[in-house]
Amino acid sequence: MRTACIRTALLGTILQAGLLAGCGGGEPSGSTAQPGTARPVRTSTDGAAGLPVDARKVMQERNLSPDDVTAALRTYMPSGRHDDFLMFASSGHAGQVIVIGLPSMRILRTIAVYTPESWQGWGFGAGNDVIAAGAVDGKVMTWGDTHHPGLSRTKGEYDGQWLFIADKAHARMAVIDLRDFETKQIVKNPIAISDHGGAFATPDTDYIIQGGQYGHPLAWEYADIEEYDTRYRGHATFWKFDRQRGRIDVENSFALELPPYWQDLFQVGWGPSDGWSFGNSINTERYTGGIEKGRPPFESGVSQSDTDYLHIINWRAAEKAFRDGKFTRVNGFPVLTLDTLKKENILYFAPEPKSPHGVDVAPGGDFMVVSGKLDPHVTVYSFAKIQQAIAAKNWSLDPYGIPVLDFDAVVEARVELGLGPLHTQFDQQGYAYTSLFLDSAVARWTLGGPYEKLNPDRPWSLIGKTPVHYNIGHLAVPHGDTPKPEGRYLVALNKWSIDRFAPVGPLLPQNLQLLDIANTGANMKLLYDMPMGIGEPHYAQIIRADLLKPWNAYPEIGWDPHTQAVSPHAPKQGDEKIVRRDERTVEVFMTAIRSHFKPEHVEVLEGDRVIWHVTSVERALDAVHGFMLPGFNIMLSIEPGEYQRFEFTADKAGVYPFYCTEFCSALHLEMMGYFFVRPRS
Ligand code: RUQ
Ligand code: CUA
Repeated sequence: MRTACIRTALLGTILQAGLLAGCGGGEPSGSTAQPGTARPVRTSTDGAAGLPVDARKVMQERNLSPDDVTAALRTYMPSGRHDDFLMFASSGHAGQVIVIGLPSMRILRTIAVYTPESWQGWGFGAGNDVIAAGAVDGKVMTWGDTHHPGLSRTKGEYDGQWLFIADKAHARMAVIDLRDFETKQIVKNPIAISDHGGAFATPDTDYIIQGGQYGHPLAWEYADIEEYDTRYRGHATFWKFDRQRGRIDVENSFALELPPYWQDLFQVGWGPSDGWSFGNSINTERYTGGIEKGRPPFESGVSQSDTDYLHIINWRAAEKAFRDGKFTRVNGFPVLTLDTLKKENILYFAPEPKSPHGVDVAPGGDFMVVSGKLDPHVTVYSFAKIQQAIAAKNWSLDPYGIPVLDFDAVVEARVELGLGPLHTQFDQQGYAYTSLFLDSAVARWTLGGPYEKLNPDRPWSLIGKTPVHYNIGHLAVPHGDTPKPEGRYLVALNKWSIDRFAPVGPLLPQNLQLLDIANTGANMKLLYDMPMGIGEPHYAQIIRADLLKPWNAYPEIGWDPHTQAVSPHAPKQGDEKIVRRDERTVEVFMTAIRSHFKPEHVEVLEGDRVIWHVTSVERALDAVHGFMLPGFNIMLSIEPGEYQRFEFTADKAGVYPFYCTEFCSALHLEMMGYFFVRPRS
C-alpha cells in the first residue's frame, strides 16, 4: 500500500490545532474566524447612495453595511412569497427531520420520525404502531439519532416523492411520504444494533443503502473484544424499496458482511458508475480501545495508520448473488458473507488518507471525492481508473483477502484545501465545495478532467475559502449530490455557534449559515445565520420546491394516512355512534368539524378497552383540529379529511374533559366534550 504523499507529520500539528478538542470539548479552533471579533462601528453608509431615504436611515440606525443590506435583500421573503428550495435536514438525537425554506432559512415544519412529538400527534395514540415496529428485541425505542436524510431519486435525480432517514443509535431506517410529510414505516436492521445512520437511494430508488459504523458481532450477539478480528463485523445493508406500496420490502432486502473497519457513509454512483456504491471506513487498524487499562484511547488508536479503505461495492453483482440465493441468514436476514463477496467480485478497497470521512460522487458519476480529517487534501478517485485497476488485478489483499487496489493507479488528483476537510458538494459550474472543520471554512475548488472546459485556467485547484462560524460539519447545495446540481446557495451546517446569538444557557443552538455561491467569485458571500435550537442537523438535502407536490388536505374524507386510502372504518357524518362490542370493549365513532366533536358525551365502564375512531370531516385548507384525552397520554393531530384510530384501557373511573388542541375557530374553546368512565360497582 502506498502512503508516500501523506504527511504523517501533519497529524501532530492538526491535533494541536484542536480537532479532538473541537470534537469533544475545550476551545474550538478557527484560524480564519475568531470568536467574538467585534465588527467595526460604521459611521457612514457608503455605497447606500441609490437607496430610498428610509432605507438609508435604517442602515444608519442599525449599523448595517451595504453588504448586509444586499444579504438581507437576497433572503427577505415578502409576506406570502414562497421559498425557492426546501431543505430536509436531520435533527440528530432529536430523532426528527426539519424542513427549512431557502433562501429565507425559515423553519417550515418538523417531521416526527423516531421521537414522539405531540404537535403532530405522533406517538400519542397515532403513529404508535409505526414506532413500535422499530422495536429492538421487543423493546420500543422512543428516540432516534437521525443523520443523513436521503431523498428518493429517478435517474439519480431527486423526484420529490419519498424521504428516507436512518437512526444511527439503533440501526433503523424510516420512510416518509412527501405527499403528507408523514412517517410511514420504521424498520429495524436485524444484523446491526447501531450504525452510521446513512441513507442513500440508488439512482432509481431500488435500494436504500445503510452503512455500518462501530464493529460488533452481527445481530449483536456476545463475543469477547479479544475476538474482534474474527467475530466483530461491519455491514452495508441494501433495503429494497417498493415504490408501489411506499414501503421498504424487508423480504427482498439484504446485507453485505464487511470487515470490522468502522464504515460510515455509502454514496451511490450514476452514469458511468451506475450499479456501484462507495463508502469509507475509519478503523482499518481494528483498534479495540481500553483507556482504563492504560491503552491509548480510541481517538488515537483509530488514527494510527496513514490510510483506511474506500469501499467500492458492485451492488448489481451483490443483488444478483442475493437473487441466486448465495446468502446465509443472520438473525433471519440474508447476508452475503465475505467469502461470497470475494467469489462474486462484489467488494474492492482503495486506500484513502487519513481518517477519512464521507465520500461524494461528482455530478458526472465519474469521480469520487474523499476527505481525510487529518489530511489537508481531498483525494479524487477516478471511476474509470478503478475499473482499469480491477481489470488488471492491480491490487494487494487485506487481512480478509479483499482486494486493495493500488492507490496511485486509481487516484486522479489530490487538492490541498486546508485543515479538517469533511464533506463535499458540487455545483453545475465545475466547482466543488468542501467543509473544513478545523479551519471553520468552506473551500471552493475546481474539478478537472471533463469539467475542465468550465474552468479551463485552473483544474484541480483551490479557488478560495470563506470563513464560517464555527466548525462546520456537513454542507449542502441544492441538488448538490445529484447529476444536476443547482448551485445557487450553500448551507454550512456548523456544529458550534459560540457568540453568534443571544445567550440561552449552556446548550447552544447550532448555526446554519446560508452562503451565496452564484453571485460571487472566489469569496462566497455569507447571507444569513440561522440558529437551530431544536436538534443537531448532520446532513441535509435541498430540493427545488416545485418538485414537491404535497397535498394541502387529504384527498378524501376518511383518509387513513397509513394506507393512503379511505378507511372502511372511518366514522361518517351522521353515523357517529358508541357501540358496546362485548362486556369489556367499547368502540367510539367520532367526527370533528368546526367547532364540535360528535359525540360530545362518551361514556364507558371502568376497565373497558376503548377503540376510538375519529374522522375530520373538514375540507378547508389549514382547518386542523387536535384531539387530546387527559390522563391517557392521547394527543392526535387531525388534519382535513384525516381518519385516525387509537386504543387504550379506561382503567380509572372519573370524568375527563377532552378538547381540541389546535386553535381552529372563534369557538375553538367550546370544541370539547366529556369522557365519562363510570365505576363498575
Ligand atoms: S457524518 S460531519 Cu454522520 Cu454525516 Cu460527517
Ligand atoms: Cu378544533 Cu380547535
